[in-house]
Amino acid sequence: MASYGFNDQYSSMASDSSERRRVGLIYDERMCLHSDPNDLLPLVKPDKAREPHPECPDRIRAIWNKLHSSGIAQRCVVMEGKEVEDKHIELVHTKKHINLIKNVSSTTNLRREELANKYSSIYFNEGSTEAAYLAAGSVIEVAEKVAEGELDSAFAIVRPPGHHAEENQPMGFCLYNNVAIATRYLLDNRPDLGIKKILIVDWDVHHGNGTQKMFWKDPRVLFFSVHRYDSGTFYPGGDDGSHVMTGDGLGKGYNINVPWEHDRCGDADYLAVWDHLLIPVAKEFGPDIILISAGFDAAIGDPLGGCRVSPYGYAVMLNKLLVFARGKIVMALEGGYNLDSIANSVQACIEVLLQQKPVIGTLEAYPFESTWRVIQAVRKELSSFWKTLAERLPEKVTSMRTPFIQVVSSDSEDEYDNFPNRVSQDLEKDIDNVIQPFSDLKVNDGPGITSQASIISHTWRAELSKIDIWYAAFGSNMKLSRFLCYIAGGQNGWYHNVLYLGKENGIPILTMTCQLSDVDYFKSGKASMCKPSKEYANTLIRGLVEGKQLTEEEATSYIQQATNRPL
Ligand code: X5A
Ligand code: ZN
Repeated sequence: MASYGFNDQYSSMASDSSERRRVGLIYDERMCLHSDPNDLLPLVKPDKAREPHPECPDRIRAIWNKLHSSGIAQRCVVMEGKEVEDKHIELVHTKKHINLIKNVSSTTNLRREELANKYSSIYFNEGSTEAAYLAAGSVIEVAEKVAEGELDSAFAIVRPPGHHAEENQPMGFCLYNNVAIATRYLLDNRPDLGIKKILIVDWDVHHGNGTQKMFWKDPRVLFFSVHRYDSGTFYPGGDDGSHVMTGDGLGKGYNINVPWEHDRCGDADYLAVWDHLLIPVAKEFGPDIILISAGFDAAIGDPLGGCRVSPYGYAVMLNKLLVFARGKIVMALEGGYNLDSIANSVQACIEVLLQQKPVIGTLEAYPFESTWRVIQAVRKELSSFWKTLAERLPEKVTSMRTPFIQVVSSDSEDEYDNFPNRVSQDLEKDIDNVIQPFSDLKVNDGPGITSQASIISHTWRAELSKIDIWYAAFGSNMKLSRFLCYIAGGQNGWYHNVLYLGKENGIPILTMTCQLSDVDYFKSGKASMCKPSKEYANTLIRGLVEGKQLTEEEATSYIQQATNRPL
């Protein structure tokens, strides 16, 4: 498979790499005091147990612990949190909103619940006020240090997040708009620091509606948000996140939205947006400092995002920004709800800020066709404001794309009923492209459990890791006796216990299952390829029998044989 490659390693390495970059890291355990009071209910009434709230204290603890156990935190300048002053919050929020957040922790549980219910996706508890003041104050603290030059760059591990919070309302787990407050602080309160133009990059999977509104007419701030939009159905919903929302008055052209049409966007899609939108515009804008609304809910494994950015992808995205503003970058945590994904992604970013090793590697995937459509639409919409966007993109670039095939959930089997008839000629061609790599797989000629076998198994896995969609005759929809699609990767993770069931119509049939946490280990090739568990083998057998594909005897023998086949 060819790669949508890039080769920018060393592009932003400090000229003297022995020179240590000063990277600030700010964290305060008191930000863990804010949590959903409903998460305590199971203790009181076990029958009322529900899913814990995703925006939980363990998010920042997981990041903090990971940075310490890996030794990365020890290489940073660690700072304690600081509370924001009301006069600075007032730069972007109304007095009424400040009063709400200021008083919410000293009222009764009942009143807090009533208040929270007035807003979209908001909870309050006794710790909310303090956490909100610390989150905003901590972002100001590091932003000031970076602007002054005392730090080269910084990461604020804060919660609650901020980018959905609007002038007069909390929203989407956000109380104060941390990044917006710090931005206005630098521009309005610290003219002495010489920060006149600020680029805000919002890579949280959700649109930064609050930040967009706060700088709607402000040409000093270029707000760039890439987010899932799904025709306006993805949170926060409506058309605020549309690409036609470009700002107003003097600020027209200084608001750039890149709205994904669907889920499953990954490294290749984000990097295409970087290469063909963000980076050229940033060059033309010439920011004095960059603030990143760094949500990690577009990461692989996030329960809310449905996207597929890897820690490596975040590292490359960040590395490409490091050439601007003499590397003055302030990152502030926004969303991100898979504890492992956020810890690994933040770690990858801080390694980039520390610049102790180059960011190297290639991408083994192409952007979706829809990604090119979105990029072209944004370029067209903004071409009169940014001359770099008026140029045509070469076709040889935009023709490199990954086919998009609609995923139908495997437990809603009814939706499959007409599927084979809906396979268009185009789709068939796409399917061929996806399956093509299998023709190189050496799956059946391994000489058993030898080192050769492990090389083959490794190669096989490396091949598998490039593929989005696998087709199988018997997937989790084994009851249907048709050719059905079986999806791997993305939100549901890579499957483990990969089992090759032989070929059907020349197509390799695979079954697989795994825990998300096994992904890295699995992809490293260290895990040995193994038979499925007895239970899973029995599930396969039952499916084949109940689906009237084979008799019980035949199915058992088929699966037994397959599980014993060397890979
Ligand atoms: C900061 C952030 C998400 C809100 C989702 C509400 N908020 N359904 O990621
Ligand atoms: Zn988010």
